[in-house]
Amino acid sequence: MTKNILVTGGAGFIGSNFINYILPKRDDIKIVNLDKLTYAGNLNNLAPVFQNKNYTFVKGDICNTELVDYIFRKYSINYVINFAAESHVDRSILGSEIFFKTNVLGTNILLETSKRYEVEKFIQISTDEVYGSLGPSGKFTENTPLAPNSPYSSSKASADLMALSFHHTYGLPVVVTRCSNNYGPLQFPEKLIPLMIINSMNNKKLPVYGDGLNVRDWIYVLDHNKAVEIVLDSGAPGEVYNIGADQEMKNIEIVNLILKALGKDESLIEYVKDRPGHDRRYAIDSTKTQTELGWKPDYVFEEAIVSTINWYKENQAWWETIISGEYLDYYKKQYKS
Ligand code: NAD
Ligand code: TDX
Repeated sequence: MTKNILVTGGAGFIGSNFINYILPKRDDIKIVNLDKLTYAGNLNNLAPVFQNKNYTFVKGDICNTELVDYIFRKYSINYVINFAAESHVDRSILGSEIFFKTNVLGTNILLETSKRYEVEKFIQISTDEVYGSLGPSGKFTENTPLAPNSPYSSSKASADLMALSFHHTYGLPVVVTRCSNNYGPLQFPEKLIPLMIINSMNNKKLPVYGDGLNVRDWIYVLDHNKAVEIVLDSGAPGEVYNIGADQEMKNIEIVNLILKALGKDESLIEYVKDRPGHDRRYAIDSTKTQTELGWKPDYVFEEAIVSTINWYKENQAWWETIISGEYLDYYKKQYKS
């Protein structure tokens, strides 16, 4: 049976990696990619599937009820994977409205439409940030109470709870995934890893927030997307699945590793004002996803970070258009010490 999947936000970092990964290897999948093409969306990311007969792109907003309804009808959508979001914490601190519009209202419109068209599965792509911040020990499980701290994470937590309520109340087959920090090719260079790689290559300062000792749990984007594929095929309605690769790193360790790999000097590091409300540590326990769905991460951080750095070295044309634009300037000033 063919799965007609609406992928939202498929021109962004994780969504485009997902489409490029899954389409060429599966005959039973047709994808309609609905993306607004905000500053973070880039159609060039999808060059590998432009010609694929099972791929359709629609430029538009998940908040546009009529458009979303039209897409469900026209393409007989029976699966939804909702990647679309405003995804950057720093931007949410500068202005939260668009985060609640897209991440909450947009998700609501997708859920209402999915209910009307009786979709067979709705996957809400969420984040470990909904659990808040950890002390030096312990990990987030699916039962950890939600305690989001930023406008971004509170908008994602709202969407998670709404999605699960549609399962509880209407029986909509919703599955929520909560993944840790992703890295890999095609990530917009406002996020830590691509920003530090590109700044190092250009001998620009590397802005490290606060003391640089905040911890994130890193996963290669393809490992995340393989988990999403398994959830698509086998995830149980009403369930939440944590996704993570047990790879905790302090921010300063990542920055030093990037400098070393590129043969650059530590003097490029600049400690700047801390991010307001900066979560100290994230760590994901993905035992449930591993034991119940048979997923496990394949990529080793030490190797995948090197191939990621090489990708940015080899794809200068991809990021040059972005950093020559206005995108990076307008908010990076907020942390100047
Ligand atoms: P991204 O910012 O790179 O991409 C987001 C995409 O959504 C862009 O293509 C953008 O154009 C599109 N979009 C934004 N608003 C839209 C709207 N109103 N209608 C239609 N399209 C819209 O984000 P990403 O890093 O690829 O993250 C994808 C999803 O994964 C998000 O839901 C995010 O919360 C979640 N997530 C991200 C990470 C991470 O480390 N990046 C980790 C866990 C979960
Ligand atoms: O310039 C920087 N300097 C710095 O010290 C940037 C951009 C970040 N940082 C720090 C802040 C965080 O502790 O690095 C860490 C990672 O920051 P981000 O890359 O902005 O990611 P984070 O805030 O952890 O959120 C990410 O992971 C979870 C994604 O942006 C979210 O979409 C995802 O849900």
